[in-house]
Amino acid sequence: MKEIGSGTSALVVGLGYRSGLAASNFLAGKGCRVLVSDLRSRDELADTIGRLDARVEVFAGNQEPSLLDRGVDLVVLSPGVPAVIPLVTEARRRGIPVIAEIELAFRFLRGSVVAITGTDGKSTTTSLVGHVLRSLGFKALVGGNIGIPLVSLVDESSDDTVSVIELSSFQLETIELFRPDVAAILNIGTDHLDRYASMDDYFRAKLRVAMNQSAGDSFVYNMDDPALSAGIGNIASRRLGFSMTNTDAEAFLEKDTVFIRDNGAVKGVLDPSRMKIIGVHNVQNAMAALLMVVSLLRKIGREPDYPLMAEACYSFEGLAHRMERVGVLEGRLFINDSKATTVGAVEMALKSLSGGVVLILGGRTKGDDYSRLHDPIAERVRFLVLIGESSREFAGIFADIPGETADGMDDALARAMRASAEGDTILLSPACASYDMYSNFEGRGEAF
Ligand code: UMA
Repeated sequence: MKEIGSGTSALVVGLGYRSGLAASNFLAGKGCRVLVSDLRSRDELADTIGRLDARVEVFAGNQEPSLLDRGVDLVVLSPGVPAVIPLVTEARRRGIPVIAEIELAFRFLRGSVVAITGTDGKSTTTSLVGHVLRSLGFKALVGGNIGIPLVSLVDESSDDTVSVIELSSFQLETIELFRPDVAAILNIGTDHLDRYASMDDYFRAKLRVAMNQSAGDSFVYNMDDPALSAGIGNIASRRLGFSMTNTDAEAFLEKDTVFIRDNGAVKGVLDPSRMKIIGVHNVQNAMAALLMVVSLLRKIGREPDYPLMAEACYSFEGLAHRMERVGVLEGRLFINDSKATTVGAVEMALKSLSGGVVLILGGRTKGDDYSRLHDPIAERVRFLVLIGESSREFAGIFADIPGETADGMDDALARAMRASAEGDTILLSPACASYDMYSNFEGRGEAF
């Protein structure tokens, strides 16, 4: 592909709220001619269009392949747009490169790159890696699927920065040269079966995170995830597994301590009970984060400072909208887990709580088998409040569990208050996407 610059005529597909907007402005800033296309109408996109570089030409309300006739020689795809739409298929047929915004950013990004994917825990682990690196004195840039388009961080990058990037399978579908110094897959559960024909396709997209790595790079993975361990295949980078039980792993838990195998020595480095983020999954996230940081340090020839890294894990507060303690009202603890958009994330949320729980559940489904939540909810939840598009389907699945259907978030909270007692937890952990009621999961969390 020829160099991206003033001679490029780029079509950004999917303006969205973040990715397409940032890609369009970035390309315009590089002197490219930029067209952007979105299925939504100009009115619906008004806010985003207001933030676009004035040089960008907007095509709203349709996505005809004929847009390519306008001299387009590069297509940049937003993650929310499936790579199989006719416009993209036609671009490929004509030999026009189709790349993700992540790939565009990578072509210009300087410094080291750490990339994290998986089904659950990506955002927490990405932030934790950033936090640990900063505590070690690095200039760490944190972005990607976590909500900050990578392309918007490019100008801040320099030879000594580390970009810590959360990646979704959507973003990975259209990478080309993207090659992280350290990559990680945290776990593979079911998700996005509304976009993928099978779990295999979803897994294959995730594995692309390591496809361009070579022997000097590292690949961190969850050894306790059988599908992941079995499916890694021929990755060229150094593999580093973490495990809650297997003491042959590069990071493992034994006698309530996290041990790391580093340069032939085994060191006890972390007491998970001192972390503010709770639950087994967060011990796994911390093991993954430590392995990633150690791998990066070794690659750039720096000695790990384990006590400082452990302190950083202890001081890490966790993320907004991810098991976030919002406050206590009339004796009820409110926890905002709006980011929990998968079955696995809700299972983990329920596992990490004790006492009576009233759960607010539902939204836009993503093709998963939600009946898998039946038993964990029956076991842990006192009362269920259903919200969003999924209400009718979920009312059937959870018919034998005490609960009600709410009309919006305010009504859900009123019902949760009535159904709960002092000492209970009122948990928003929806298992679904937010797009039926809100622009994104942050909006849903704010409403809660
Ligand atoms: N569109 C089309 N044609 C189509 C389909 C969609 O034009 O055929 C348009 C839509 O109308 C929309 C745009 O394309 O305007 C798509 O925008 P987007 O969904 O890519 O949304 P952004 O707001 O730019 O956010 C994206 C990521 N969204 C998705 O992957 C769905 C954000 O991840 C990410 O934080 C952001 O870029 C910055 O990198 C969110 C997410 O839900 C958090 N991710 C999924 C997840 O974590 O499960 C993968």
